Amino acid sequence: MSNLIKVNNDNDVAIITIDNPPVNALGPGVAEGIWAAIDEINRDPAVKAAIVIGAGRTFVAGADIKEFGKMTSGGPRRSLLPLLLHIEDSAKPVVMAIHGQAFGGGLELAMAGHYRVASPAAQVGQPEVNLGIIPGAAGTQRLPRLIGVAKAVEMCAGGKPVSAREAAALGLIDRLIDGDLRAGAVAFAREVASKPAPRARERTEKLGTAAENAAILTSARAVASKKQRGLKAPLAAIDAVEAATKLPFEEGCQVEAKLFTECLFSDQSKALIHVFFGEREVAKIPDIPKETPVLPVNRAAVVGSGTMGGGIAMVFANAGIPVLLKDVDEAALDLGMSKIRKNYANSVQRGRFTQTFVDERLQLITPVLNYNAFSEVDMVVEAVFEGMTLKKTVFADLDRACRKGAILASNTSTLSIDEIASATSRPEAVIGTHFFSPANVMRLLEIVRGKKSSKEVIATCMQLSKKLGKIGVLVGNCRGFVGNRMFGPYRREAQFLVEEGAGVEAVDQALVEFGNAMGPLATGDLAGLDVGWRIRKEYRHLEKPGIRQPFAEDRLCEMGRYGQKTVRGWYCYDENRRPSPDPELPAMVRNWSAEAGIPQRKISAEEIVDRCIYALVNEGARILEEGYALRAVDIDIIYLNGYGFPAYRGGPMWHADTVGLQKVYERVCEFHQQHGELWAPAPLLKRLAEAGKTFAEFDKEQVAAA
Ligand code: T1G
Repeated sequence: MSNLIKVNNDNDVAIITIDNPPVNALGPGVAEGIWAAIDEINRDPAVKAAIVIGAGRTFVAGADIKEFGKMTSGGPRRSLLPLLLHIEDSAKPVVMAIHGQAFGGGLELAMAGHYRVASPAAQVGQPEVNLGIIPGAAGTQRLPRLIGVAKAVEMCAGGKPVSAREAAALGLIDRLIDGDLRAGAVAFAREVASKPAPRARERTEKLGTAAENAAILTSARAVASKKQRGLKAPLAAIDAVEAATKLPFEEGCQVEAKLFTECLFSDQSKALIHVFFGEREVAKIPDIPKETPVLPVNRAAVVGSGTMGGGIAMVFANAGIPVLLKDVDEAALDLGMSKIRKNYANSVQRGRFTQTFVDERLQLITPVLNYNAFSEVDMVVEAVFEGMTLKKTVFADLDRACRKGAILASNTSTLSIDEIASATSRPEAVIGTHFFSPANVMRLLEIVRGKKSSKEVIATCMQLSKKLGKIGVLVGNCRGFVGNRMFGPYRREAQFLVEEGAGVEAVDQALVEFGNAMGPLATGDLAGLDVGWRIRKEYRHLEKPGIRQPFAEDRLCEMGRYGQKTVRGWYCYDENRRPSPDPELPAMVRNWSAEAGIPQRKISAEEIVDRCIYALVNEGARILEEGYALRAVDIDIIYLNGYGFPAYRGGPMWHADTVGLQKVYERVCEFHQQHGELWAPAPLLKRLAEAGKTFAEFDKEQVAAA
């Protein structure tokens, strides 16, 4: 028996324990071990029934995702189906005892058991679509038989887990066990030992009628096409569940297996698996080992109660951390607090939070007008107006007001952390924590390492980001850090394309069809075109003479058209901020372009996408070789969680790898020919393309070299 599976007996009940840390994934040796255990208990006359339980923090988090890469690169296809039939056909009842998570293959394993019991805090689900695949071990066949078609299609296509309590209400869990799960499961197994063991695959009473299912499936397809725009797996999952309503179990499994394989070998799945491991990889900092001591953050403070400051205060409160919120006068503070209350009210309305939760959170936010109580806080995030002089003044104040060892963080999105730190006597305690708007919603947190930021401060912020429900990505201190530095060329090209004759809607539509949540011009209108305009004016002196600069957005701002907040920007906006094309704009732009001597021409959607996306990639390659991002995957995670880049493309760097760096490089060279120095290929892109390598291989080499 593999050492991943242990069998012990509690008198007449066998206990089969899966022990494959960290999450009992059904990797090599696990399925074989369970198979042998089932044979052993059926051979043992003393055993009347068995339970299967997971060692450690969870039941089973699914198939081993690490194995998929081997399968799609020619390795053997491993199927769990035979094992699940073997369990289901066991002569002695098998009770699945679930704690933590039963996800994917873990839930499929549980459904092959004759009964399921669970700790109330457990979760069950089929999250495979988040990896661009569908359940591949009869999940789409057994689940509808156990809980009905509607809920099964929602779970398989949506990928969201359900609580054990809800699963019990659905009939998926036979008993909730408070306290000792193992003992409770053994007692339950003893109760059912003499009863005939029910098999999920033989159940049909919940499969509904053709008419009922037609309505369910049609609406599920509509929901998936809208909410999971561009993703293929949710629609494949719906097709597989539909097969369960129409075909005998075995044939339904064949349909599922075919759809599963198609998804597994798709670019979307490879991209989403890259994202799965990427979201975990970004937490690993080569020169900051796991055991680096972290500082306590039990009390926080935020300076500036504007849109960002208010959102950041909510983030701390939502994580249960009491937070002071400071502003210069009552009026500003009242406005800040009223926005916070309004945001929370919207969250209650949308069912995201309960009123009780919100009342408790608001208790944790204390508005203040001075630094008196700052000596008690462990961390401060400064979120004042984006000006260096003001920020340095605030940091000098914080240096005086805060206790030794407190972390002094800035939410600046472009300014130098080292220069801000120079306003204090403790640059080792200064770091950038760049939240994204709305801060209480966006998952990304760019953590900006200053030259003197200590390892403890960095480790603390990386760990804290998880507690705050964020994905923390460590970046270097260059202008615009990683996200905004790349966003510059991306939005530059969007403006150039409009100036050269592409319509505003055409540019945005092309990027939305590529999969972006929103087009680059509409994004500018949302954030406020004046933000970039002010920064461009502040840095005008740094612009290289003779290098083309976009002008259209500056012209719009000179007309007071800042976007949504001024009802006009690239688009016109109604009272509900719904955009509509501005009929006057095309002529205005044509005139500005004529003045600038820029000829108008027809521009394809393909060129629009290539210029915007490859501008991201080229700048990303520069950032990598300059060392301001640790890995290409860090850039991908930043773009997925901060800039609405489609996850099923894996991020800009992974997308470039998928297209092929040789092809990307050639296209960049073409643009370099046509548009000059702004498109000079990044040396790293050139090197990797000529070597036939990928950014993913570059990451591996970096890790190996570290
Ligand atoms: N396979 C391989 N490694 C896994 C894994 C898995 N299924 N799940 C987690 N890990 C690794 C992860 O990379 C990390 O490694 C460590 O475990 C801890 O994870 C046949 C085909 C369970 C909610 O999609 O959602 O079954 O970084 O940091 O925050 O139909 O992990 O430490 O080296 O995420 O406590 C379906 C995936 C698979 C669930 C725990 N299952 N996992 O979260 O820890 S497809 C999933 C999770 C499938 C079948 C199909 C979460 C978690 P490292 P962690 P966590």
